[in-house]
Amino acid sequence: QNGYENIIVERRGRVGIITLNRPQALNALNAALMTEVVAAATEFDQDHGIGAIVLTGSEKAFAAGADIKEMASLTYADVLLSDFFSAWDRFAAVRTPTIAAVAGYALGGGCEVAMMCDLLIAAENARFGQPEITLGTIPGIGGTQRLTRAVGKAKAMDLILTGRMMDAAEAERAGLVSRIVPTERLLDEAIETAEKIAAMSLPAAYAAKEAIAQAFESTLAQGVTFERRTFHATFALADRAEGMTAFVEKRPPTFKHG
Ligand code: CO8
Repeated sequence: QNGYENIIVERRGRVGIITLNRPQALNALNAALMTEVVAAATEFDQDHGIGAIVLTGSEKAFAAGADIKEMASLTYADVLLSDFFSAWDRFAAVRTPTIAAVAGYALGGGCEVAMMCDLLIAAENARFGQPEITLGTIPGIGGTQRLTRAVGKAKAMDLILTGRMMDAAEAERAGLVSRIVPTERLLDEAIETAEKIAAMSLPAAYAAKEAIAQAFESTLAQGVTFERRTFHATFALADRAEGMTAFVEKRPPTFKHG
């Protein structure tokens, strides 16, 4: 887990924590940082001793967007041929539940990466926005799609066309944010939530996450069928038998993640 220059990676029991750490650039997402986050998240994802991943930044900025200084001189051919920033798709594809713990600015790519996470816990000082239009471009790692699905067309158009920021309260009202906590409580709350999730059966957590993701990819009937088959499949898990037996026996379950 060592050798990273733009992030700090820690594990606490079954929780993996990735902290964006480019304070001089408000955690702007350059290519090196992207490569490191994807590598760290993939390593946690392959380690079944990790049951939830927290992604966070600093108190001032989760991430103030893609690195504008790095992007400024790129040409269309450069970004097309390198499929610029598509590696973030691998972060979005992580199967382990992910929590974005957002304080301060989550702008542009920062907002988009936060939206790739399964839960988004915001500090009271969090500010969300997609200011790409002010740079003569548009969101490029899912903002037009995930923000619209999260908050609806009206607010997505408002934010993406004007580039304005919304505060944590507006983001929670709009459905972007799972919960808001006092800024100094942010990391503790995110880690406690991650610990709670990581104590559940990992295969059941995968199944739940996959089924929710289907809601964005399918018709209602297809999604309900997917859910039912997946629910049926959990009956093959020892953890499912343990969970129900423990309830009947009035004791806490011991999940073995199998
Ligand atoms: N990129 C590079 N450097 C940045 C960025 C950024 N996104 N944001 C801040 N910085 C740097 C500043 O340049 C400054 O560096 P220096 O001290 O060397 O001048 C340092 O961080 C501190 O920033 P400020 O002095 O500006 O701090 P303030 O507190 O005054 O302002 C703001 C904070 C309001 C967040 C301001 O920094 C800002 O507006 N930042 C840019 C926000 C933005 O426009 N983000 C969107 C970027 S575009 C994007 O994310 C596209 C994503 C998809 C790309 C997909 C491609 C295919």
